[in-house]
Amino acid sequence: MNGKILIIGANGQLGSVLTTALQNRYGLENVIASDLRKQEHNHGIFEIIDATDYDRIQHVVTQYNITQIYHLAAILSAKGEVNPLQTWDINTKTLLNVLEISRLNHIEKVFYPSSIAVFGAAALKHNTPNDSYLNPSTVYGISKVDGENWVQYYFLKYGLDVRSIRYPGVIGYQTLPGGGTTDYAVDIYHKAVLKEPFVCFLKEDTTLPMIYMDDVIRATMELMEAPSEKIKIRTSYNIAGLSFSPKDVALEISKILPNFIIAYKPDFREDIAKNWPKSIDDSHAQIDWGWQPNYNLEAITKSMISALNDYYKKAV
Ligand code: AKB
Repeated sequence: MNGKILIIGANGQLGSVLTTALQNRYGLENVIASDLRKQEHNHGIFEIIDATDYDRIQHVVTQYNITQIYHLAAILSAKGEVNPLQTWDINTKTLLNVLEISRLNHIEKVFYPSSIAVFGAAALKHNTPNDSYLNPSTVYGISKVDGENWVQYYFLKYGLDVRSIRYPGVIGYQTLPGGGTTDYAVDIYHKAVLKEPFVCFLKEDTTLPMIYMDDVIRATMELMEAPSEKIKIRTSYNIAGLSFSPKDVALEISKILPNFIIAYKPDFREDIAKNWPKSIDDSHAQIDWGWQPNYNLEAITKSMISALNDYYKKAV
């Protein structure tokens, strides 16, 4: 890659890990991380950007001669329901700012993350196809359907090379997610390693599509590096990792930590989850740009427990 990458939302669950991966691949000096505030873990070039501020994004794009943008800032499904209008405003305004700035500045490539939250009650629950009818039940999901259509519009109308993936629930030890319905699948490992009981906000048998962070980062980079003619879907690609329920993870954890205790206290997030797919058909991603996940539940559990053990030992 020639040029410079701007990451908007670099301190989020995905952004923190993706920033490091992009820095390692393209060089520290070629990746500009940005978010609402600087954090201790930020290394390399960092700029404060509130993505609702068009002029601020434009300023940074000009300052660094940016050629690619990863727009990761968004309010997720559960948090989004607390203030739906604000969520709509932030999620859609920031995307339109990025698309318009990208068009006017001849940005070469843009990445836009979508989510399994685009699916609603009308979609098939098993092996949900890429081109399902989309009637999401959350404002986050509605904003992602809207976003997918906007990115396709900018591609068709202006030739802007925007690429997108519908992420399942992301599991990683590096960062804590915030405000999602799938977040339990990260929190559960923290509690298990800390030897604390875990109270799950979903029912024990609520199965959802999930994916390990290493697979997410690889998928994102593979999609962004694929030749343009291979990208046949310009709304967003389904990708699958694996599917499991809270009971499945608890069982896998107890193979390593036999004293692990879980209780179930479903709340409003169960209502969100029950409208989402149980598993995803990602055949288009497989055929078009060769997508294949690597991690199953056993591998994820071993990796999470070992990494979090190290983390909490160091933290003591
Ligand atoms: C959420 O739970 O809101 C996110 C997602 C599936 O997009 N993790």
